[in-house]
Amino acid sequence: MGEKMACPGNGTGWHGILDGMSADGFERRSSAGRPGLAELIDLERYPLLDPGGQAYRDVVERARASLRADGCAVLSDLVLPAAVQTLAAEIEDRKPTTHYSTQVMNPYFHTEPDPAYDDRHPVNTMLERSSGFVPGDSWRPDDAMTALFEAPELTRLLADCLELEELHCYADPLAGLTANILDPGQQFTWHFDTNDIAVTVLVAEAADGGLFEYVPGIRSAADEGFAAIQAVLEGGRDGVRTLELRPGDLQIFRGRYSLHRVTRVGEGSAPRHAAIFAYTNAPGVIGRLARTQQLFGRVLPEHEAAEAERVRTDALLD
Ligand SMILES: O=C(O)CCC(=O)C(=O)O
Repeated sequence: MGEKMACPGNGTGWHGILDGMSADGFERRSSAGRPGLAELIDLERYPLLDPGGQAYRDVVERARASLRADGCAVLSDLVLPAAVQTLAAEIEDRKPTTHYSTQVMNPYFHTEPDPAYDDRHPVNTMLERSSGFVPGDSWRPDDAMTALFEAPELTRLLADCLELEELHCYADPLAGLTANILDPGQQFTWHFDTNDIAVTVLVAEAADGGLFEYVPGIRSAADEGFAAIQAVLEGGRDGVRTLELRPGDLQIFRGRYSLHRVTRVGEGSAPRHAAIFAYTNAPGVIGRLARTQQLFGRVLPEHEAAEAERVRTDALLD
């Protein structure tokens, strides 16, 4: 199971990290200078290093129940307060590399109407997105951001919560590890993710707006769910849930099948910053050229190569 959950860059992998633990069983800091798990995660409350223990199983059971019911689970205060400050500082430091894009788009990130569908169809419903992303190639190997994303113990916990045998870091070099930036007045409208699973850590909350809203399982691999999606895009609230996230909470979310958005941040509010760790069920998934250009304002050779041979776990619109 550990091997099937390896993420790029974690070098020695699962067993290597266990070998590097200190006497009390907590890894402090790898030789490369990357923060250790004990500096980042509340290991008393979330015993990632004791996956056979009852406390770990209790965490997993609670998360599984939420994910089954809601497509979403929140592990409250998983990231230690000092580590939240480190993440906040890293995001502030790299914020100048944010690609902001204001556009009107449908929930599949398409910006052009399709005459094959009627005007009110979700494919032809264009709403404003005005947020930005700090891209994956802005993070350094020793960042707390990178350490959390690539920690095999965290990937294993997430896979266990999601009842998955396999979980892979989203291989996209720009979209795998990002920070979502919503400055005052900005919103991230209703959409679906390309990646199957998104894990979010709220790092800086807005004083006004910036709420995460979602509709669990509104579509499936077998059913686009257009009618229900249309109702939400037209302002319907049936099935819509709002999450009250606090800095340090880790949210596990099935973003490929659940329509979701972040509401507009108030004009007078502080910006909202969230660390986004993306995972996929299959290895090697890389985003579409068009969506990458839209979200990051550029593409890398990896995106060009992947376009020729797209890896997806379903045949949905995207
Ligand atoms: O910032 C968030 O909480 C979620 C952002 C989001 O929906 C996304 O990146 O797809």
